[in-house]
Amino acid sequence: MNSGIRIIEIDTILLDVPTIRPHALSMVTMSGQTMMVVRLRCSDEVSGLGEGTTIGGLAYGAESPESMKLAIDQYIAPLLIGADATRVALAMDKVNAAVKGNHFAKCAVETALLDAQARRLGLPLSELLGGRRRDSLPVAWTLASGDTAKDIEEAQRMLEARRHRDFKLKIGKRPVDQDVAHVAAIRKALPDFASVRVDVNMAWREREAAHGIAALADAGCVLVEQPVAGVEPLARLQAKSRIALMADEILTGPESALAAASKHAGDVFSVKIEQAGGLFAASKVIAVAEAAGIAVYGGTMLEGPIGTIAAAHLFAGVRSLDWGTELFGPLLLTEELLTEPLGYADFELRVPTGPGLGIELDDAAVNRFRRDRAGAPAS
Ligand code: MUC
Ligand code: MG
Repeated sequence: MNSGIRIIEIDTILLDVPTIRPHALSMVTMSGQTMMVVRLRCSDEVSGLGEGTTIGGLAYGAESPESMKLAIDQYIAPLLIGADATRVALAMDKVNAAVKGNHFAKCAVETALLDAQARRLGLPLSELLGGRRRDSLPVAWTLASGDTAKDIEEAQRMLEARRHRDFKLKIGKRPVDQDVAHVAAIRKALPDFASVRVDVNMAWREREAAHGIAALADAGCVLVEQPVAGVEPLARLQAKSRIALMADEILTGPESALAAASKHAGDVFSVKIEQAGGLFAASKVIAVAEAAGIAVYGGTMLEGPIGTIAAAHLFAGVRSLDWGTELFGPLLLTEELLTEPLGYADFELRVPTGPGLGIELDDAAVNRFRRDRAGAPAS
C-alpha cells in the first residue's frame, strides 16, 4: 500500500504582478494580482505547483493570499511532510480533518500534489481527473475598465484578434439604470456573434434585481451572474427570469451546491476550483449540477497561469460546457510567468498535453515579482 515516496518540502511564495489596466468590480477595483504559489518537493525528486489567488485582498471572500500562505506554512505543511506523496486523496483527508475552511489554501496544496502525481505517472492532469473530452476551452473576457467607450474598444480589439467573443461586464456599483445603459451600449456596438453577460457580484437587493434582470434581457444580455446574495432570492429571481441566472459566490463546495441545486438557484453554476476547496471538491460541484440539470460554467478567481491551467484540466473533462469558461486570468497580468506562454487562440485556451499541469514557471520572472525578493519593501 505504501509507495515509500514522501512529501519532503512545501514552500510558499507571494508574487505581486500588475494588471494591464484597472479591473473594476462592484466591491473593489484591482490594479494588480497577488499569487500565492505552492512549490512541493517529493523524495523521488518529482515536484508540483499549486496557486491561490483572491480578488482584491479580502474584498471577495474570507481568505487572502497572505492568510493562505500562513495557513499552509503554519498548519497544512507540517501535517503533510513525510506523508505518502502518491496518495493525494488520503493526504487531503488528513488536511481536511485538521483544518476547517481555508478552501483556497487547500486548493493550492491539492493542486501541487496532483501536479506532482500526474508528472510521476507521465500523464496530463486531465487524465488523472477522469480523462478529457476536449483539448481546448472557450474563454470569455471580462470588460471592467469602468468606462463604456474603453470597454467597447477593448471588446473590438479582442474580436479582431479572435481571442474572445463572449464578454462579461462587471456591474453593480452604479445605479441599476446606469448599469443597464452601459450594458445596452456595449451590446449594440458588438456584432451578433459576440455574447454579452454581466456579473453583479451580489450588489443588488431582490427588488432592484428583478427590475434590472428584465431590463438587461431587453437590452440583449443573455446571462446574469450572482445578482443577489443568498440561495432563496436567486431561486425566486430565476423562476421569474426570461434569461439564465448564474450562481457563483453561493457555491462553496458540494454541500452548498446541493442546497442551491435543490432550490434551482440559477440555470448555470460557475464552478471555481478555489471556492469549491480544490479540484476534487469542484468535480463534486459539477456532479451535483449535472444531476440537477443545471449547466456548468468554468469560473475563475482571476488566477495566474498555475490555477488557470489546473482548472482547465478539470473543465476539459466536463460532459457539457454550454456557457464555456472565463479562464483568462493570466491575460490580465502584465507579465509572462511561464517558460512557454499559454495557448490562447481562436477564442479558446489550449489545455497543455505534457505531464502534470504541463507548464513550467520561469524562475527569473518569479524572482522579479516575489514579494520577499532582495531589496523589496517589506509588506
Ligand atoms: C467573479 O466574481 O466571477 C471572474 C471574472 C472576473 O473578472 O472576476 C471574476 C470574479
Ligand atoms: Mg462572479
